[in-house]
Amino acid sequence: MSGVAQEQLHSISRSAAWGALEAHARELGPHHLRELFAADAGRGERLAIDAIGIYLDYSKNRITDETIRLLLALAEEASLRERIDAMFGGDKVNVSEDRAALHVALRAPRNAVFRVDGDNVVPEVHAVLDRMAGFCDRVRSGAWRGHGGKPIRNVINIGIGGSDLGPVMAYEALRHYSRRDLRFRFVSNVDGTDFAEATRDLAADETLFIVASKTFTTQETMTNARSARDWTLAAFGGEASAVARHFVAVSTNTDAVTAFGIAADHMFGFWDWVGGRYSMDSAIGLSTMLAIGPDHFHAMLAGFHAMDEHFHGAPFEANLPVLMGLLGVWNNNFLGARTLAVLPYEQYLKRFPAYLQQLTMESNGKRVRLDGRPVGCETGPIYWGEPGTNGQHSFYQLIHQGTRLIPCDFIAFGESLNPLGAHHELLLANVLAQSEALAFGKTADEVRAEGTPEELVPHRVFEGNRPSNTLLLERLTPAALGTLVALYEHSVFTQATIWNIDPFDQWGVELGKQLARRIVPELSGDAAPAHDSSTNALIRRCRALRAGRT
Ligand code: G6Q
Repeated sequence: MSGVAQEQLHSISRSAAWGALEAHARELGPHHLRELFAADAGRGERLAIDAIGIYLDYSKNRITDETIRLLLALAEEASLRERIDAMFGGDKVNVSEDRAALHVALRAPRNAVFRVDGDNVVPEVHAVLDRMAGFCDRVRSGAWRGHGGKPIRNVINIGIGGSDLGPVMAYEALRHYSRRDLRFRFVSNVDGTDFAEATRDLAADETLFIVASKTFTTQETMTNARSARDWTLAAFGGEASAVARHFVAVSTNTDAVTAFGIAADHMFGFWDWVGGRYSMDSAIGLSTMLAIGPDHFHAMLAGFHAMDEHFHGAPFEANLPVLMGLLGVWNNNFLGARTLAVLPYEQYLKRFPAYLQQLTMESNGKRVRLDGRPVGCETGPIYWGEPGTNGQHSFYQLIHQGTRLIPCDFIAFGESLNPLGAHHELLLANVLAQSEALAFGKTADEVRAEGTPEELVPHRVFEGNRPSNTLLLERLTPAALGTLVALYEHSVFTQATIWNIDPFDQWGVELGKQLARRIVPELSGDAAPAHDSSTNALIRRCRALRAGRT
């Protein structure tokens, strides 16, 4: 029996390594982070990794050296090394779709070799990157003209899910490096408001649409793309040839792209071994490259690649994604945390938590193992977050004094891209203060010593002992963004490997899509809807509302 097959029969939560962690969690339970720090002067520096531009301080987790040793044993039990090799080797690690998940090839240097079904895919990857760069140079220089002869001023990416969240996040994150005379917008929602608001103040003869869809069949994207085509044609008196100058596509489906009216040479391809949420560094990143230019885009890819090499090569005890993934498992499975807050202290990363929600929750929101049997333990936690310091004046209350355990990932940069008076010092002071407050809290005695009236003491106590990671980087560059995204990608993979689930499929999105297709004609027809009594009543009410009667 192969290693993978053996692994498929194996339930990790029944392993000795898992049992040892459960026992260890019980032993460690009564020990507060205050005690762990007091007993070990070197803890804050020892439980940290400094690699490829990221300093990860994980000392404020409820762990000891023994916890790490046991988590590493768990990784071994789950065959993490073999699984990483399998992913990098182009094996069909996406078992339920029978596909490789070789996003690491998207950022490999030209001379690297990554094989899918025996063929090196790196030359194709670079051929597309080169075509993207040529196109971006033409648009950015003004050489590419719209149908009316004007240069492009507005770029609208139409896509959803993996074909939207990465591009939006990267555009916002790297705005500092972007061409400010080009305007970028992103339309994803099938709600017509999204399209209407994105286009209402734009001139169609200066607007380029990127229709980004791996399948080129997605309902929302194709609906928006058709509206975009109508909007463009209306501005050019219905001249169908205008489409060629105002639309390009990013897809794997050449036939559907050409049927839409976009010439094959205005299509940028990618491959079925690139999952949607792992695609921001493929041609799906065309809007990113248009915004920041090919050189910065390549710098971002180099950042991704540096993290890939680190993940593939670094010993597990000094491996950023492996440790972050394992700490997530510890908090999730052994300390009972159900969510994780991602808190970037960097305004440009305002969409990073939303991006991570798809990456983490679509990947690890699974209840069966690779072999289809129930997983037997909790899997992916809920990810959420907002940039600091804003959240401090809102939901942090619950993190500090609520009844739930919410581990936090704080992300901060030593330098600001917009140095302005004391702003950055204040920002940094705040992020450091938050993790300190969460870990150490404030005891009743400390509160009393401040002269607090006795009846208010309980309200002002901070229990502390709340875990967090702090990720500190030098400054937000394209390369830094690449390393950060790849860090989370591989940390998700590490966790999926422990839980023995498939992080690369997303069957959970299908049922709603099927039902929506069935409901569409029922909303306008007269035939009696055939669902449960609640859905039937809601359909009838929608019909009535649409007909102007209630
Ligand atoms: C991501 C998912 C999903 C996908 C969208 C858009 O991993 O596969 O979010 O990206 O459903 O799909 P298309 O790119 O095919 O339009």
